[in-house]
Amino acid sequence: SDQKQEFKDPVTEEALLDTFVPDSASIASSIKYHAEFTPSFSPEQFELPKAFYATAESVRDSLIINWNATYEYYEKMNVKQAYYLSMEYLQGRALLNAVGNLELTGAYAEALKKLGHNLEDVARQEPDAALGNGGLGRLASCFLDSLATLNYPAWGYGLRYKYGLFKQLITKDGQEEVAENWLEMGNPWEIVRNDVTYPVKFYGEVISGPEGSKQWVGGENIKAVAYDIPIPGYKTKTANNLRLWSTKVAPEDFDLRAFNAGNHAKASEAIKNAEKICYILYPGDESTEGKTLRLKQQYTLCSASLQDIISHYEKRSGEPVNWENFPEKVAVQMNDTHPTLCIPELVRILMDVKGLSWEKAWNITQRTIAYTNHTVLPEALEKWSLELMQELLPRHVEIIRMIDEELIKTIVAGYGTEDLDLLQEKLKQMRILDNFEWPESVAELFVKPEENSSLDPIKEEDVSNEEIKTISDEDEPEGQDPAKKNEETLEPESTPPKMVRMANLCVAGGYAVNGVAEIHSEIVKNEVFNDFYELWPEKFQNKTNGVTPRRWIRFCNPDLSEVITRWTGTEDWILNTEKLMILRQFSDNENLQSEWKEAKRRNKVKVASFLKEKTGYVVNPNAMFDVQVKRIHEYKRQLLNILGIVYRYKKMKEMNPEERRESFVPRVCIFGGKAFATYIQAKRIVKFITDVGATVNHDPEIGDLLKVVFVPDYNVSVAEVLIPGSELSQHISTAGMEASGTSNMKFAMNGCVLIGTLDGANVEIRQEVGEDNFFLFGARAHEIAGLRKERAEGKFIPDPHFEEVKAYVRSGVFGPYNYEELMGSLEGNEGYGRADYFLVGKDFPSYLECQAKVDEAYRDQKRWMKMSILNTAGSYKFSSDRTIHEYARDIWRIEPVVLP
Ligand code: 4GP
Repeated sequence: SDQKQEFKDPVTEEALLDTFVPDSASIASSIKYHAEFTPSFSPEQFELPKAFYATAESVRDSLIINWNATYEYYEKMNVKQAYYLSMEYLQGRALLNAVGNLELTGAYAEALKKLGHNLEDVARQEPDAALGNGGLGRLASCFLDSLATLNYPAWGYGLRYKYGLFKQLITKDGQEEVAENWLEMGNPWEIVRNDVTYPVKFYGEVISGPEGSKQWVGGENIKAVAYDIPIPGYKTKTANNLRLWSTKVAPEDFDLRAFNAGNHAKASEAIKNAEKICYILYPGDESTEGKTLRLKQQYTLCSASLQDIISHYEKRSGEPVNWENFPEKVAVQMNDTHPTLCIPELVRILMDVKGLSWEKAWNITQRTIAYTNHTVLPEALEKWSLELMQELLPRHVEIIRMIDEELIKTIVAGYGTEDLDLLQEKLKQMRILDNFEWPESVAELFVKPEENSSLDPIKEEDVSNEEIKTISDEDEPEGQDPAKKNEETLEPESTPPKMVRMANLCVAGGYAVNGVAEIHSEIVKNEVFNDFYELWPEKFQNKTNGVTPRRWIRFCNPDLSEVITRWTGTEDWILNTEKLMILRQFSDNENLQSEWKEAKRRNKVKVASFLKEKTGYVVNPNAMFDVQVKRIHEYKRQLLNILGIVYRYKKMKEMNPEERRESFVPRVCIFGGKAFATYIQAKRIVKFITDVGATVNHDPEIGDLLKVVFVPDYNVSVAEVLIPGSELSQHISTAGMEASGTSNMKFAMNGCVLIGTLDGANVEIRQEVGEDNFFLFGARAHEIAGLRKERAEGKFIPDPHFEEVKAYVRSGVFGPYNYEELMGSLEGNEGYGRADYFLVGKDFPSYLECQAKVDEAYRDQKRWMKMSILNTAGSYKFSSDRTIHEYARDIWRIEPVVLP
C-alpha cells in the first residue's frame, strides 16, 4: 500500500473526477488513440468492428475512473456491502447503456460522426453477453444497474462462460444449437485481474488436525481468476463491480514430467479439466460426468466468491479480525439454489481456515446468507446425489450433515414429541438429507417397542420421494426443462438414493427467503416451503421483481421516451418511475395519443425491417404486432398461442375474402425463445411454430391478414428491438406456475397491452394498469389442482373448438412432420405423459374469446391508444429501483453511499 500511495497523484485524480467531462473533440481523439494503440485490427482501416472496439475502450476509460473511485470509497467508509451470487447474468450489449448512463450519448454520437460512423451502427457490432438462460439471469443484470444507479455498495459474482448457453439456429428441422463464441474478438469491458486469484479444490479427503480440527487435503486443485466488469449507474459516479470467475489449472497440477516425457495428452488433462468448468452454462447433466461438471461450476462460484468476500472483510476490519461482526458488513444473496454451496463453504472457511467453533461459524453463516426462489417447478428444486457430493466435496458433506442435525433439533423443538407420526412426517419433508438414516439424537424417538435396533433406517415403504413442491411426483410431467434436473439414480432401484436437498439447505441456512411476486411468495409460504414457514414465519418475504427503466425504456425506446418526457414535463421518470403516473390524466388527450401512436409506428417499422433481415419474411407495419418471447416451456404455453393462431387460420380459410377482412384484425404473430437443448417437447413446439409460419406466410389467400414469425436466437438485443414495437404481448402460463415474469413488465412499460392469466406479476400489473387495460382469461391458480384431478379422472369434456383445432393440425396442413407427440400430450394418449398437464385444452375456449375481445379493442384505435398509455403509466411499480430499495431495506440492510 505504500507503493500505492506514492503512485497516486491526488491532484490529477481529483481533477479527473471532478472536472473531466469529455466533449466530442476529446472523445474523438480518445477513440482514435484506442484505434491506434489497441492493435486488434489492421492499421489502415477504421471499419465498423474496429470502431466498436476503439469506442468501447474509450468509454471504458471513463468507467474505470468511476470504478476505482467507488471501490476506494467503499473501502474507506468500511460500509456494509451486499454480494449477489448468480450462475447467470444476461447483460446484453454494454455500449449504449454505458454512454447513456454516463450521459455521453450525444458526445459519442458526434465524435463518431466526425470519424465517419454512426453510433447505433457501431453499437450493433457488439456481441451480446448472454451468460444466462432466462428471467433469473436478466433479473440479476437489471439489479446490477439499479444497485449502481441508487449508489448501493454491492457487487455481483458469476462465472465467465466461454460460450454462454448456446446460439439458436432455426432450420427446416426446428431449433439447432451451436456454440456461442461471444469472446472471439475479445471483451472490451472486462479487466482481467491476474492479481485476484483463489485456489479451488475438488475431491481429496478430510483428515483430523489438532484439537478436533479438520483439514481437507489432496485432490484436484484449480485456480479461479477474476475478470472484472465495471457497472455504471445512471447519472452518478458510482460504478460497481461484476466479478466473473474463469478457471485455470493450478501450476502444481500441470504434470511437467509427463509432458517432457512426450505424454502431452496426459499432461494437458489437468488443463482441460480446469478450463472446461467455464466452457458453457448448464452443460448436459444426463451423464455422471455432466453432473460432476455442474457441481464443480457451482462450487467454483461459491468458493472463489466467498474467499474474495472474506479477504475484503479481513482487509477492511484490520487485526484482530472480529468475525462476530461479519454479518454487519456482509450480506450474501443466493440467486436461486445454484449457489447453495455458499452455506457449507462459509462454515468450512470459518471453521477450518479461520479456526472458529462450529457454533460460531454456523451462527455467522445463518446471519449472512439469504435466498431467493425463482420457480415452483419441482425439477428446478435441485437435489444432488450424496455419492457424487461425497466424492467431490467430502468436507462439505460432513458440514451438511451437521447442519441437517441442527435442523432436526429445531424441528423437534418446534413440533414437539407428542405426535410422533406428525414429527416423523415433518422431519422427512424438511430434512436436508433425503433417504437417510435418523441421526442418534432422534433415532430413539422412532423406535417401536418391538424393534431393538438403535439406528432405524427408514423402511422402504416409508420413503417418500415427495419433495417440497406444489406438484407431487406422480403429477410431474415428463420431458420437462432438464436445465436443472439432476436427480441421481445410480443406485439399484430397490434402495432409494441418498440425496441432498439444496432448497431445504437454503431455507435452513438463509436468514431470509423470498419469492419474486406476491402470488408466488404466497405459494412459497403456503405450499412449496409451508413446513418451514410454520417453523420460521419471520424468514419469509416477498420482493416483486422489477426491470431497469434505463435499458428497458429510455435507451431501447428513445422515441417513446421523448414523448413521455414532454408530457410528464421532466426526465425524472427515468429515476422516479412514479412520475409515469402523470400520463394517466392525459390518456384521452388527442395530441398525446397521436404522438404516442407515431412513436409506436416508428418502432413497428424498425421491427418489420429487423424481421426481414433475420427471417426473410416481409410484414406489414399496419397489422397488429402480437408477441410472445420467453424461454420455450410447456408451462409458458407457447402451444396455446400457436393453436389459437391455427384456429384463426382455419376460420379465415373457411371465409370469403370480404368476410375474412371484416372478421379479423390483421396480425403479425411473433415468437422468440430458446428451448433447452435436451427438452424434446419444447423443441417440437419450436418446429411446430415454424411450420405453421411456413404454411400461413406463403398462403396467397391470407396475405397480410396473418403472419407467423419465429425470430431466431432470442436475446437481450432482440428484445430491445421487439418490445418497443409490440402492441399485444402474451403472458399466458398455467396459473400458479410462472413465478413472476419480467418481460410482462418491459412490455407494459413500452405501452404494449398484455393478454394473460392471473399468474406471477401479471396479477400486480393488472392491478396497476387497471382491469380494463389487461386482457384476462383462463383458470385461476387455486383451481388448477382440482382441474388436473378431474382431467386425470377422465371427467374433462373438451371444447369442440379444441377438438377441431387438433384435428386440423393432424390433417397435415402444416406439412409432413408428425405432430402426434404434441397433440397427444394434450390428450394423455399412451406414451405421451399425463393428459394435458398444463391445461391448454381447459383454457383454450376462454383464450379464443379473449382474443376476439383483443381484435375488437384494436379496431377502436382511440381506445387502444388509451390502453397503451395507461399500461406505461401503470408500470411505474415495476422498476427494479423499487425492488432494490426493498431488498436493501428488508434483507441486506445496506445504505446508499454517494461518492463525494
Ligand atoms: C424465472 C421465472 O421463471 C420467472 O417467472 C421470473 O420472473 C424470473 O425467474 C426472475 O425472478 N426463473 C428462471 C429459472 O429463470 O431459471 O428458474
